[in-house]
Amino acid sequence: PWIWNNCSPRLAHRIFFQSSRVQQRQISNNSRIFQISPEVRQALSDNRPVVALETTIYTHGWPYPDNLSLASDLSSLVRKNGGVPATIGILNGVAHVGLGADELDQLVSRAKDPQMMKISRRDFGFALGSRDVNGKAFNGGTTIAGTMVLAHMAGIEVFATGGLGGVHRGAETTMDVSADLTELGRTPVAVISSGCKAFLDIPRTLEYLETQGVAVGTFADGREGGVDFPAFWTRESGVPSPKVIRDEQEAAEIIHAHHLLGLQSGLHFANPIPERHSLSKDVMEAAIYEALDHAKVAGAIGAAATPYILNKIKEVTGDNSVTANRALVEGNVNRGTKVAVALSKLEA
Ligand code: PSU
Ligand code: MN
Repeated sequence: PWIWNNCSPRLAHRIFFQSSRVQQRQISNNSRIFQISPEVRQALSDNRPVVALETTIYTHGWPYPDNLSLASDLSSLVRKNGGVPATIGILNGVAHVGLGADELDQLVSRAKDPQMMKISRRDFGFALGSRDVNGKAFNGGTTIAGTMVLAHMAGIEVFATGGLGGVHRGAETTMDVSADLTELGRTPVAVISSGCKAFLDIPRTLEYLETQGVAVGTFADGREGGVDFPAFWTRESGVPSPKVIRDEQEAAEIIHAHHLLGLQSGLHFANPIPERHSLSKDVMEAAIYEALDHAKVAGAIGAAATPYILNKIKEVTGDNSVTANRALVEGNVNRGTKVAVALSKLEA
């Protein structure tokens, strides 16, 4: 601050923007419990576009070996669009940014293991610093929140995935609000997803994101005027998106401006499910009611709630929802990579 008094506005401007840039691009060193793969580290230091991918969808959402084929599929999509994938998760007590094919197999083949952890911010110390009753290190899929934490440590700015956690219905009594939302409030990573599943309370989720200072927009995808914040399976939710984004280039420019100011909060860009894959709202509503009923009876609360409800919905809706789910994640990864490519050009 002392420096502002004695230098021209132009110089002050340069110093301010450069210092926020340095702060934002810091890449952590590898350690006993944190490893960035050589490929991802190299790409980051060359300022090539890197896209983070989470692993809770593989460890808690999809069965083996479908989860493995989805994982390798998503990595290939990132490469096809000119990016470098960084799949993030915890294997044998080490947090990895950039899991290799073998490591991914080791992690996601244990999807049924009851010891498998679902890792948000609160869980890192336990997962990396402690052992199970047999003295073995933990494995875990990182949620959006957990993946954002590690991505940011690695210096990754863009992260593509399926669906965002949110404020649960009835949160006014349970206080069940996903740690994804608070993480978006404190970590400057841009997340591209298809919005929130409609078993969540979408209006309250958007209110909460606003309170947390999270930039929220939805891709127009050819539509004119205002658009809804999407509800994962469906393009419409009945809830207007706070902002509309024209295309990937505009998304990158928004992220770039956000970073130049040195803001420490995150961004969420919703990408609606491709039209031909979207499911009927009525069918989904019915499935959601059934799933929520089951969750209540089973007493699935806390971290167990979301995976339980998602699996129940999958049971009720069957193959349709699985195909749609795959299509939407793929769409988000394509789009996310294009955003990362555009952003790396702006930062060059
Ligand atoms: N919503 C989905 N699919 C998912 C998840 C959410 O449609 O796979 C996963 C993501 O990893 C997300 C996490 O970060 O669930 C949120 O869990 P919770 O609601 O317990 O915070
Ligand atoms: Mn929760």
